Amino acid sequence: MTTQLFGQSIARKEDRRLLTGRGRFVDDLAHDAWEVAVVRSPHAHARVRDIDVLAALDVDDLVAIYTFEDLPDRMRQPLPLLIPHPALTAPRTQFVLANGEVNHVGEAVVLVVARTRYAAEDAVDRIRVDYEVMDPVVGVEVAAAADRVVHDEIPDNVAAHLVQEIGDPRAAIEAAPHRLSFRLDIERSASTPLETRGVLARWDADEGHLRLYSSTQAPTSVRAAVATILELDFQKVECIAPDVGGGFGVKIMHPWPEEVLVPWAATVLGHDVSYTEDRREHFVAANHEREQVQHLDVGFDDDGRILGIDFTFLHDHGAYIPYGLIVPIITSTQFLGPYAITDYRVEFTSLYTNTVPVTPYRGAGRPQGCFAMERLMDKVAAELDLDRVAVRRANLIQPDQFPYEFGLTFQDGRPYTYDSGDFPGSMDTLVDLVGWDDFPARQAAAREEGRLLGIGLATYVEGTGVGPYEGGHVLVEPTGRVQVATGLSSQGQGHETVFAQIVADILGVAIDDVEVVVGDSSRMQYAVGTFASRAAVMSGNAIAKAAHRVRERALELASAALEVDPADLEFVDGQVRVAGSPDTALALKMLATLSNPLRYAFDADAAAATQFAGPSDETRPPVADGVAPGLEGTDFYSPIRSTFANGMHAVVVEVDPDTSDVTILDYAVVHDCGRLINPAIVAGQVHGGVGQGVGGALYERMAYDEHGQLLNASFMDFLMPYMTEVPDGIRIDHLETPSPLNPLGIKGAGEAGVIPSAAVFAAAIEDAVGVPVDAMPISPSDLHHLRLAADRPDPT
Ligand code: MCN
Repeated sequence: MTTQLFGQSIARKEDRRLLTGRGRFVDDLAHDAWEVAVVRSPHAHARVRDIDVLAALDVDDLVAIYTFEDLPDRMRQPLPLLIPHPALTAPRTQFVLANGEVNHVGEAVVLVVARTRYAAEDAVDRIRVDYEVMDPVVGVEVAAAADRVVHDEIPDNVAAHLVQEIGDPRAAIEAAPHRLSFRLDIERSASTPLETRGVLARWDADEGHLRLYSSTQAPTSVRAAVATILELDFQKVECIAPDVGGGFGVKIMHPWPEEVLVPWAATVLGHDVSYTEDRREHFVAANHEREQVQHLDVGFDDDGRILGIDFTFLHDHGAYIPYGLIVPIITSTQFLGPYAITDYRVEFTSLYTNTVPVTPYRGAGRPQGCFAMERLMDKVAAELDLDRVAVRRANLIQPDQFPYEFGLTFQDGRPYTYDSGDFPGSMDTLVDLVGWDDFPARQAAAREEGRLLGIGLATYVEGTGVGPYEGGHVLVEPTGRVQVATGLSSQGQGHETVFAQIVADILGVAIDDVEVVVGDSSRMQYAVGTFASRAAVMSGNAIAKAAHRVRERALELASAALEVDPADLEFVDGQVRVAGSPDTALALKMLATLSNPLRYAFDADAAAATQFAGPSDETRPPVADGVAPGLEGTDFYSPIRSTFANGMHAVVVEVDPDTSDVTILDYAVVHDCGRLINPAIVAGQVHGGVGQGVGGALYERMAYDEHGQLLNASFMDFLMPYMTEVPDGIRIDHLETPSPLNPLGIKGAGEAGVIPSAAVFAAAIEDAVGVPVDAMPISPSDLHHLRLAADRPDPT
């Protein structure tokens, strides 16, 4: 009997392959490729006066050296602006190779192709670039002061300026019984996936066909960009994202300069060419996120009810703005979290600096917004001497208020409207899970022993399942196996398993008989990509719709063959059978064979099965006119707007009184992503996110000096948490409020874990040491200095 798999913690199908070393990553495929190395700028801001490649020409195994001047006209344009916005008044994107100027350390200047990477690196070492070094703009406040500029034609360094407002926030703040103003800072971090960026190009000159393998989150978009820039027909270009060793947002950017240069070089040289970014390059040539300076002005009443908020922030966009304004727009809206705020003004200024460009990193603007709102709630509670949970409860949107419309515009250009949730219910669950009410006694007892314990909580709402569309293709093979494809790619989320669960249920087949292929443009050429926690919602629903098409077709075939009403048929154990009469059945593989004339001609079983095809009629073709042969279906899902997941985290920390080192004692999560397809996978996503959030809150920061040099561009210096720093035994409670916006009732989960980390740790550390924590990340040394500055080295 086939059991329902949706909602079950099925073990991940892909893990056997990945854990036994049989994953296929881009670099594994580049067997015979010539390799690329890149001369990158050592300066944050400079003009390129001259490039001398002579000394490199006698390097053994050198194949070619290219500078900007060597590129064809079509490649001398700036790379595309992916998401335009009317507020983006001064968009600047980079060239594939520097066009006379470099704007951050790490910008690509010269491309070298050689038979081996060693030779390519040797040639890179011998190329001399003469730079005229200019003053760099480093730090968002330096950019705002505009004493020096990044791009000559943008004298104020402003890429964009956007205001959104609802109600009358200034009047509400001024009339409020209580008022607070404060500043919050968040520094830069980055995705830093285990596998760096990589691209391999195979050019078949006979066929005029280009096959690309890219470690990307958006293979169909890479294909479109490369085909357009190289002026090739889309049908002559395919892009495959094989196994991808993590992306966390950075690999949604496309096309990277190397993603254009490598295929172009392959077409020019008539040979496979590949590029694998090294770790140091990843730090300075792959994008970052997070840096914002945020100011808040809030008015509230005696119960802590928020009456009005004015939120202004400066957003550091780095040297270029290829991905538009998504990150600051998300901060602007998602800042509001689960709270019913009616009078709100947000204003951001997006600024250029001579640092690595900024594009979304897991959470994408939400950690900054959550930090701002949750610090605000804590400060209001402190000001009124109220419990932090009570203040939050006073402001929560209630379950009967859904759909809750704020009157703002979200990142997808649609109304910012929450579809479902139970925020008070989530809060109750979290309070129980972390033992909030008992904590003061626990804290007091610890203080008696000289131990500094603190507790913090933070809430968030996350727009997920962003459109515009995603597709699914489902095909039953004559073997009975089911092939499923969707165009977005996976970076470790477990898509092969969850999509198989959905299809197995709809077609009544074993999950082992379902094979899912993601990220192959030849299997699904229309797709958008994996970002914004959208795969489950978008591809999940598209695949479900495609599977239902197959089911309908199978019903038609089976009811004709068995001469029964389709309503009397059920899908069980790979068969379509008559309910209550299990012996009257046709296997799906037989239906696939019957509907496939090619296979039919060679298959004895299928020939025998013609008896099911109805009375013999020589004038009738085996497949009806106008009906596609085969048992397969394609469909697309396109939502009216995003669906909003939500959650609440709490952490208990202990701060060492002498060293200010922070130890995590408890971590609790309540999470609502609608109906869960696979609870174990969602729990894994949340765990991974929390781990990444611990890094973002306590360890990771991109440390630029005033010259624009990244001082910690290696894992020796850029601290990431090990297993030992990530809390063991994170407690998770899943609340399921189905989304009314999609047939499966699901909301996304992939970024949730990382969103509240800065907020929750700042709150807990502050509670432990009694000193305001308004800048994150916070290292033991930062905390030590904060405590010294507050003249409270030992608050016990
Ligand atoms: N899921 C589920 N039930 C739900 C929602 C989700 O079972 N109601 C499952 C999904 O089927 C999927 C996983 O949870 O297997 C994450 O789903 P989803 O929220 O749709 O997120 P995406 O699959 O679109 O993944 C993108 C998201 C983002 S934006 C980043 S960044 C991120 C993340 O996922 N990068 C990751 N998680 C990552 N996990 C790994 N291992 N590596 C990355 O690079």
